[in-house]
Amino acid sequence: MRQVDAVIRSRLSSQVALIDQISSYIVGAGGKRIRPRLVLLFAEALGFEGPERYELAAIVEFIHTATLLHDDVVDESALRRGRATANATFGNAASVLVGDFLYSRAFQMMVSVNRMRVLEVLADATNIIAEGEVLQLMNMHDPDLAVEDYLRVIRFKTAKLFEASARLGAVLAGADQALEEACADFGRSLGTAFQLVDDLLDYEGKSDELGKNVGDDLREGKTTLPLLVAMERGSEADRALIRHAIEHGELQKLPEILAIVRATGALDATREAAEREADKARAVLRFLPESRARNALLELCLRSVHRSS
Ligand code: GRG
Repeated sequence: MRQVDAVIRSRLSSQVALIDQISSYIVGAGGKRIRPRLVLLFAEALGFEGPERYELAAIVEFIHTATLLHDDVVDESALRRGRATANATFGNAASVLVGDFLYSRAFQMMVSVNRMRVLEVLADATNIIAEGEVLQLMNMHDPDLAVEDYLRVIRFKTAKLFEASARLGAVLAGADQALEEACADFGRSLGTAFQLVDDLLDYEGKSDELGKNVGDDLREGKTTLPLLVAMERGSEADRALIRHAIEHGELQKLPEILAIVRATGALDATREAAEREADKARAVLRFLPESRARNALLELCLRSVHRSS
């Protein structure tokens, strides 16, 4: 990961001062760097040790960071990675444009790796991520959203980049088609588990640990699994309260809604759904030879579900 950080730092540079300032601001705030870890761990688990793995790991982190910059504008978020968001600090226009810089820099770096399959995986992944965000926008303020439609959004907007990261490790290592698909399955399941926990933490987490504000999903009228389960299991009055909050994006009722979400076991149900996805990911690891990297991937499954940030 030190090597990845070095690539990130060197590829961030731009002659335009504001780009340097904002990209260093958001990248410097850290982040868990899960997606680059997936690239490195799958490459290592499958025996690939070439320097391209650092470039690819940095590429997926740049794409991830570009999506965060854009997402915080779309969601009007104020806190990210424990700091004021770039949009709150530098404004929406600057955030969107620096997101574009990071995104297009990632594509320059992909070209330098000179492998058509890498370009294909990342071009497809970024396109699906954007589709996921548009789908989510269309689902906003809809309390009648079906669970399958909610799951589709999280597979697109979040799990796709996890899937691409794991797949790229396999591509670098020259894995055959079946093994590449197995690695992609791992990433997809882990990413789904990760987003389910993200949606859970938006209700039960603590802003100072999360590094972002809790309750943002309700404020935006986002129908996530904790609310879907609470509406299914709650009383008529509970359902009416939650429906109204989703339709109007109301944060005032957060304490009452939190109580309903807890009392109906909706948080536990969401965590259990995440655990089932993480178990699916773990099951894939049997295809990998026993190694330090495989153990680290196992650890990542556990930590992605049992986390507070
Ligand atoms: C630029 C390709 C492109 C698309 C723009 C706005 C948008 C379309 C996509 C947003 C997708 C998005 C932000 C999904 C949520 C993913 C998620 C759970 C982010 C948080 O990830 P962490 O916790 O963040 O890994 P850290 O801060 O640890 O890096």
